[in-house]
Formats: sequence, structure tokens, C-alpha cells
Amino acid sequence: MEQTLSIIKPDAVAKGFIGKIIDRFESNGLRIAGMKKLHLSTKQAEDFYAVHKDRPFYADLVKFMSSGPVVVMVLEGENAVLKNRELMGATNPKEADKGTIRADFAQSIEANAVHGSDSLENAKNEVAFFFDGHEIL
Ligand code: IDP
Ligand code: MG
Repeated sequence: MEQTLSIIKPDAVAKGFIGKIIDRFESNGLRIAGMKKLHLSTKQAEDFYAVHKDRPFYADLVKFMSSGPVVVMVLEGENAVLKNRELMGATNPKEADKGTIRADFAQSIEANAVHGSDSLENAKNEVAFFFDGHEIL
């Protein structure tokens, strides 16, 4: 069993896609072990995406991720990290496979509906960024 962090980003929350996106996880063997709705501060968004701080899109990404509420979730299941990445689709929704979350619910390479941890090690750090142990059930 693995755990991974998922974020439903501000674009998808604003468009009313929370339920439809959660259904993709629950219908594909990923259990919601923890969940909360948050409005990230600039500082939280900066810290969460610190790995990208030298990329040209960093400032815009931080602005976007703190522009409205998000839903953060701990997903649990077999191969949860990879399974979530497969369900999400490619970063650029125009390149995402048919039937993936980003192909179906995202607009642009920045406003791309969901975040998902990209390795087991990052998943552990990202889960700990948002959740205390007692919030994961
Ligand atoms: P990922 O979310 O598929 O793992 P990353 O490369 O880790 O993609 O990038 C993190 C986030 O930064 C993306 O989900 C997207 O919101 C944003 N981003 C990535 N590349 C670009 C870009 O070229 N322009 C604008 N935003 C980008
Ligand atoms: Mg990434």
C-alpha cells in the first residue's frame, strides 16, 4: 500500500469539478485517507513548489495556486503514486491521454486541474506538508 498527495487546483474547484475528480480516484482503487479544503497563502504555495523556484513559470504558478480554494487529499492504494499520475494525464492537458483528468477537466499547462506527487519519497514529504498523522484515516 502506498500513499500519495493529490491537490484539486483552484481552476477545477472553481468550475465545480471536485466530485467528478474524486470519483476518478474512488472508481480506480484509490481510497481517500485524508481530505481538506484550503486556501493556500502565498508562502504555502511558494514552499510547496520550492523545487520549481528557478523555473520561469514559478511566480505565476504560486499566484495561481493561491488564487482560490484547493482540495488536498491523501490517496491510498496499491501503486498509488503511479496510479494517480496515470489518472491525471500529462502536465499539458493538450498532450494528456483521452479519459485522463487533465484531458477532461483542464484548460492550460498552468491551470491543469490537479497536482500529484511524482515519487514515493516526494509523496511522503508532500503528505507531511499538509497533514498531521491523526488526520489520515
Ligand atoms: P506536474 O504537475 O505534471 O508534475 P511539473 O513539471 O511538476 O508538472 O510542474 C508543476 C506545475 O507547474 C504544473 O502542474 C503546472 O501547473 C505548472 N507548470 C509546469 N510547466 C509549466 C509551463 O511551462 N508553464 C506554466 N506552468 C507550468
Ligand atoms: Mg510535479
